[in-house]
Amino acid sequence: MFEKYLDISEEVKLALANNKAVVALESTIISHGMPYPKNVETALNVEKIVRDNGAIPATIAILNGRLKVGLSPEEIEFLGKAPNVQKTSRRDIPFIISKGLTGATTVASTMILAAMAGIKVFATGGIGGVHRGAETSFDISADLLELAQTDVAVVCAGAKSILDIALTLEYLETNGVPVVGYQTDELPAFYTSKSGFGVDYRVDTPKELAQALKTKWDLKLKGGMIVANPIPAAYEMDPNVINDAILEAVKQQNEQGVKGKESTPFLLAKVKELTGGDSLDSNIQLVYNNAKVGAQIAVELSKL
Ligand code: PSU
Ligand code: MN
Repeated sequence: MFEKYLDISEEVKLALANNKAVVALESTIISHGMPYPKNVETALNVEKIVRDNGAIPATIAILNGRLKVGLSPEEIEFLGKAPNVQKTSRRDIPFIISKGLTGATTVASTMILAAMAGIKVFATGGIGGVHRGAETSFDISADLLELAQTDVAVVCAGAKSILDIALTLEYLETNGVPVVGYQTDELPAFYTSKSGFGVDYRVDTPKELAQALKTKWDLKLKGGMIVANPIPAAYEMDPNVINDAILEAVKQQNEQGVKGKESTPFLLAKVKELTGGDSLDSNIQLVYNNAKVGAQIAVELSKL
């Protein structure tokens, strides 16, 4: 049934039909995560890195009401520039389609579209989670519930401390989502390689990770996995600088009463504003690193 809403690019279709490695990429990071033209440049570089590591990239979005898996460079450019691109999570998908709108997919909705197409590995920067103050705001990202039910592995740089990392880990544990450290025992915190929290399992090679994924899905243990890949040391930020910026961003959020789907974009934009260009450079580099590891995992998975 879903096929009638879905357009998979010829290249991605061919790769999937031949059991070649494919890596899904999200689009909220393009429309809401970075300024133009850096966003488009980064998205195209990410695709190149996926290719250089032996996999086919599939950037995912909703364009004029059509679910798209595998965007052309022109479509990426369009998404990076267009005003009124809607941040689209699970609940938004039917309305973005029925109204014929253009939507950038979050981690949750990118997982949904990737799974429809048959893609098992997805690389991005950061995921949504349980927000600070969630015990009263109930602000918990739909990304976490998606990880509990949709069979796609998400390679990310850990959780940003705009979130309550301890609560995020508890929530993932309850929902049976493994948090795996890629060549690390400690959960990375996006801009820095250390969060002060451990991971559930450490894995040192793409092959070992692919085997764990295959086993999980062979056993019909539905849901994804978080592959937490630390930012390369050369691009890490000073933890004090970033933590001060986050505290200030959360304070301004509370003062302004920002809630719902606006809360994460507000916090991300504030942190960026408060730290200047440094955080953007770090952000770009960690996404590149995740694209590389995501491609390597997809290649190993395609051999199993
Ligand atoms: N965290 C980041 N960068 C991002 C996002 C989160 O460090 O770009 C985006 C992702 O698309 C993620 C979404 O899926 O925000 C989560 O939004 P929410 O918390 O509203 O579910
Ligand atoms: Mn939220």
